[in-house]
Amino acid sequence: MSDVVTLSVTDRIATVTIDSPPVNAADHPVRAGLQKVFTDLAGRADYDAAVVVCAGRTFMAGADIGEFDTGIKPPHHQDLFNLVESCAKPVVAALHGTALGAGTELAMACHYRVADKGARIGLPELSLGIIPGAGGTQRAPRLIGLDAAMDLVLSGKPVPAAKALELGLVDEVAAADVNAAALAYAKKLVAEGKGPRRTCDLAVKDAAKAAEIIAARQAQVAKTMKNRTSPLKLVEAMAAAASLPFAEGLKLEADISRQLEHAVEARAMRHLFFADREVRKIPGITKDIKARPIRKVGIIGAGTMGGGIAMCFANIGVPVTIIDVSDENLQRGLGIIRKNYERSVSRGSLTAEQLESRMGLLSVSTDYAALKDADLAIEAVFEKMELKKDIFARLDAVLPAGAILGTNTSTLDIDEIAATTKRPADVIGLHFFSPANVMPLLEIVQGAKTSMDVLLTALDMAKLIKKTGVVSKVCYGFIGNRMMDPYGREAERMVLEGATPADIDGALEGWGMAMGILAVYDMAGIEVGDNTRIANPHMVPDDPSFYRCSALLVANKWLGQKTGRGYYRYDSPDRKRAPCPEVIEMMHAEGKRLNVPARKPGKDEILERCLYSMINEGAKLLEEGIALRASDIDVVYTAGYGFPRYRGGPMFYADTVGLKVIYDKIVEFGKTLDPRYWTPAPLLEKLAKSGSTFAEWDASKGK
Ligand code: 3H9
Repeated sequence: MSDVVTLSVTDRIATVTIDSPPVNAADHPVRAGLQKVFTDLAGRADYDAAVVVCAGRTFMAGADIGEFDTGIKPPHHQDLFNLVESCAKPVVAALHGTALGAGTELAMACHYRVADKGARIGLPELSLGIIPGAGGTQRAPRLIGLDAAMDLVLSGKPVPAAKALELGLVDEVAAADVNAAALAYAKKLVAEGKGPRRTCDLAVKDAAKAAEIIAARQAQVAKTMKNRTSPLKLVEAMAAAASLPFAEGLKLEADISRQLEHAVEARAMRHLFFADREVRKIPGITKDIKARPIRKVGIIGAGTMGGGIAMCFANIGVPVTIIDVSDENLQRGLGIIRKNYERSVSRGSLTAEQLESRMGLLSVSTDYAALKDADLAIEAVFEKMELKKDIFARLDAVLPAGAILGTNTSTLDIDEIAATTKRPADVIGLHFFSPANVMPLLEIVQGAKTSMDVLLTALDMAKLIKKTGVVSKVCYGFIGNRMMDPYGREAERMVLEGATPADIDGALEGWGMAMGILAVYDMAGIEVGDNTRIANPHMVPDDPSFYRCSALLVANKWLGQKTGRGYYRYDSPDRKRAPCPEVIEMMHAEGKRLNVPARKPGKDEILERCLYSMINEGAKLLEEGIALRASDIDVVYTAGYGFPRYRGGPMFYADTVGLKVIYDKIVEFGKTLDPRYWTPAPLLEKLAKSGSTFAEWDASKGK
């Protein structure tokens, strides 16, 4: 008998239990165990129905994602689930937690499904660059219809049990203990003389509309998932459910799965799956270190950022006190928060009662004494060192012993801020991204004296408020903005040389960035970066062309979207960006005035200059120990900077291009462009010359 899959028979009901922590993934031992049990059941006559249950926190949460890299050993998921489906007696799955991917596919291969009322069921394979490859593309359309099945996989979002019932994905939602309910369901089937109801035998209910559905889904994918292969292949595989016999559909699914599993898209997305979790593993945070409790939070600054951060805590039921200099600021801030929540209510993602209960958790004051019982205070005012120092001195005076003092600075020296307090070990950077209530990234900046329990508390807190927390050490711009600096510099410089903003952003967006860098500046406000450079003069080289476009725009008060003009114009009724000939002319004239050599970079050069400059800076961050792992940088860029997940993040992307290729290009740019900016980072040079990769560097040194 397998350790992870066990079989017991009581009162002629067989119970198959999968017990493989943490998430009962369908790894080789689980598959081998299930194969043995179902082979065994095929030869037994001492049971009338079977129930499949999982121990622990969840039903099977999918295939073992790591196994795709090492190679999937038999039994293959498809064959195994066919074996389950072929069982001569009815098989009932009991779903709790998150049935995902191969877990949902196992459930669909069972003949009936009972779900716990809190269960969530989904097929998130596209988020890993693959398709459901364990029969899911053929069984889901047979069970719930082609269109609904396409929705389930293309959205990637698991549906709650009630919705699954409505779709026909499950047969019953259990009011109480799901395992007991599944057992009762099995007994009822036996009593009613019902046999197996195999999904493979069901007809696709909307097959007559297949052509229409497929065309619409192809159009959806081309529009919303460009540059990717797996979504189109998914549509192709699912379409087969409506036109081919089950066995032929399965064969197509297997062929497509094999092609996709080893492609860059899937490798990139698997890399990020593990990288997103690896960020929590920090050397020095040992098991004996305990996080501090966060029962009440103070936010300093009722602006957009402070309000967004306050919402993060109110959303999880933690009371927040917001401090600002005037009642007027505080009331304006509260008004913006309420408006944000009202938008959620109108979209149906929040109820009116939830809105009120969240607003009820927010209090305001102009007096720092209101924070005397706060466990954490986060300063979110503008980037002025003197102002921040003053705030930290006040916080130091009122916060209780053991409270954590956080700053949302994006560029300033946290150690300098910490030095103004008597408790630098309790000071940490908590760099949220705007809008803070939406963006999933949180850079956690570990100062020279930040204690390990404060760091652990910040990592735990990030998870609680549903953010991906990535630790950075202190430097100008930390991980994200420091790498953004050369990226933006090159983009701006190319405009001075003769490119248009649309050339730059078009190339970047066509490649997959959510938004081109110049459009991002327009959205954030051009003055934001400019103020940062003013606040950090030591970071500005002696180069009149450095970020000159931004400086010119600020001088003209063309600050981006909010003023109707920046790199682009925003004055059409739909407020969509449009080229601004006046701005383009001004920038090209400025390039000439500054003797910037004129050139019209093509798409490849735009991408190389933007991405390779960023990657080179990333290599420096690794060498300096600012970022712990190349994969941490990838998480920062995909979670916070719109870098396409299917390219794996800048450092993974660099590995796929080849570090030698990038190194050679940087050397070439050092000769043809401004040599000050194009010197390969020593780490990049070393890895390139030894034929190595950032992934190998992570594996050998980064841990
Ligand atoms: C699939 O099924 C393909 C098939 O269609 C076809 C096959 C041919 N594999 O996230 P957590 C680990 S593709 C391996 O921190 P939570 C995870 O790395 C799969 N490991 O917990 C972590 O390890 P560590 C489709 C996995 O409570 C630990 O478990 N399924 C897997 O916040 C805890 O995870 C998915 O995409 C896995 N499948 O969230 C679901 N899942 O402690 C992926 C988890 O060493 N999983 N681990 O860092 C999830 O979405 C979340 O883990 C889940 C729990 C919601 C289940």
